Amino acid sequence: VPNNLLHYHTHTVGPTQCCSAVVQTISAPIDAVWSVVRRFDNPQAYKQFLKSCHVILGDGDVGTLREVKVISGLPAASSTERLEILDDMEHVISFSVIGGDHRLNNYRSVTTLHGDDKGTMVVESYVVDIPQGNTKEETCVFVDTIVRLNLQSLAQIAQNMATINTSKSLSL
Ligand code: A8S
Repeated sequence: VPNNLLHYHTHTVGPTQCCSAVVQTISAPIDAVWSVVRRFDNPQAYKQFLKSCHVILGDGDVGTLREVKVISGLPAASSTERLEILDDMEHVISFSVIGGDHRLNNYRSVTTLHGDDKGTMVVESYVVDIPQGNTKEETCVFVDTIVRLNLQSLAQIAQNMATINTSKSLSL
């Protein structure tokens, strides 16, 4: 188990909150994956439920605020989010939800990348308030599904980047 994993993915969880984590392996170098994940101003590059993102304060450092708009068909319209951690050395990014028109109050996630000779392992954990009228299980299923789809999309994009780079280095 990578040594920074437990540190970043240990959350304080209240009695009316739920917490979970999703793991995704990607056949691409950690630098390629990180170049996509670190862009707090461009989450829609791989989060397919988002249709737009506007930075409303800051320049990409911790404390930067963004407003994302969600595609139709979800029980949400927008979310205001704050960048909490951006560590280019350790490959850690974290944001919290501070407002918006949706049901995931006090959402906070941490995403860490772990590179090895085969590629990259991504771990994304979160904690969130259980919405009024829902169970802990329903909340986890809903959020796990969004996070899993986001990380599968990230894997596709980073693997395509790695393939293009390999082709270039072979002059194909
Ligand atoms: C992320 C993770 C999540 C985003 C959720 C869980 C969200 O953007 C969507 C639907 C909602 O109901 C809540 O990393 C919210 O973005 C797609 C608007 C926050």
